[in-house]
Amino acid sequence: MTGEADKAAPAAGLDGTGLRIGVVRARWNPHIVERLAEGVRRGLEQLGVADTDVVEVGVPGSFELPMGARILASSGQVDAVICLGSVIRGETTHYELVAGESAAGIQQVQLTTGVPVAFGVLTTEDEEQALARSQGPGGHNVGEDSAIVAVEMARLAATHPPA
Ligand code: DLZ
Repeated sequence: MTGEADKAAPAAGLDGTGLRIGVVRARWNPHIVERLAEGVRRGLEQLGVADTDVVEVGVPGSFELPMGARILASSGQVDAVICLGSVIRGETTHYELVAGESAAGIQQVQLTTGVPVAFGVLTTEDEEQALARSQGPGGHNVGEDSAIVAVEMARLAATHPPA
């Protein structure tokens, strides 16, 4: 059976050398978002993306991730963007709004700008689930998945530019 982590398994020969990647980080649940950011760093490094080709910015919360992504995507300075956040249902009264608008906004940014944006936002019932999806080396980390997604989609957009 295919596990969650396998779904973002890198396409054969995926190479991020020379790609410039933007990372937008929400400041809510910072301990979780830091774990996701570590996963992104690990994933990008494994794919050959240089540290110096990664630009990272912060936004207040996951609701602001689409705006942060749009700022980076329209700067002309990145080939793909990764959004990182954590929305925990049990701790968020308007969970549906924050999580839903974040996801919808991120999709809108990538479709309107033509710059791929990876959805590295954990939307979970509780903190335990968020910790489980942001593990260290060898464990499942959605940040690491997002690094793979960003590189694969940046390559796709480069070879088949969106109209
Ligand atoms: C307001 C809020 C709440 C209650 N919960 C979260 C959360 O779990 N994760 C997150 O990233 N952001 C949360 N926010 C903040 C909103 O995303 C946003 O920053 C504020 O509503 C201000 O626009």
